[in-house]
Amino acid sequence: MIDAWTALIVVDVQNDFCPGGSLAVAGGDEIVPLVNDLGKRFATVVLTQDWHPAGHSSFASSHPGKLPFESIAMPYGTQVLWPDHCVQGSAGAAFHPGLDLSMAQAVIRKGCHSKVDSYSGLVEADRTTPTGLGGYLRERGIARVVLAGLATDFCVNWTAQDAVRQGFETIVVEEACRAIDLDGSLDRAWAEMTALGVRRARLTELNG
Ligand code: VGL
Ligand code: ZN
Repeated sequence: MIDAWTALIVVDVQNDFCPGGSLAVAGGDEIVPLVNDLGKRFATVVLTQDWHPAGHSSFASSHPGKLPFESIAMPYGTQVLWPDHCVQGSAGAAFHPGLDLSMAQAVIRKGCHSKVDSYSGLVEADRTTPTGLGGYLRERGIARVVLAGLATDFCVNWTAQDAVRQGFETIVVEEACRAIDLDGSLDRAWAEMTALGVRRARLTELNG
């Protein structure tokens, strides 16, 4: 299954999403060794990096009276408000120090526009603006993507859905992801992904 036309996409394994970070995902750091091992098996490895300007519109602190994990209406749809996280150039936005993926050929930074979020590594939350990752993968002849990272129910979910919509065979490695799980978002995410044709796989199911 892992051939020359298969890319590994490692989603947002950044300090702010790991224990001690401002938007810590439970067990987020536990996936680091799994992702490191995965990286050795792929000819194409791409990392995504959540990369917000200070004062980003997805931060609760940018909306007086709003608290983290509340939602608001944005022109592009409902937006969950988060603690400040992954501010461009901050220590929290850096990759986890244990991440050993120096073979990665590309880092796609997303969420860089101050008024639009981007959970997806492919298309921003306005559902229109591409990050360029789809073109990068297509131009290199990639047909299949394997996803791992943080968080299963947000950035992995949205990236996987966009990948399958763009015609990539899409596999999410369940043990190599961890979730935020806000109000049932993890179960919903798997239901949405599998309904669209994303394959949910265990590490042992990835041969090659
Ligand atoms: C993410 C919430 C806000 C993620 C990013 O990487 O899943 N979640 N920004
Ligand atoms: Zn973010």
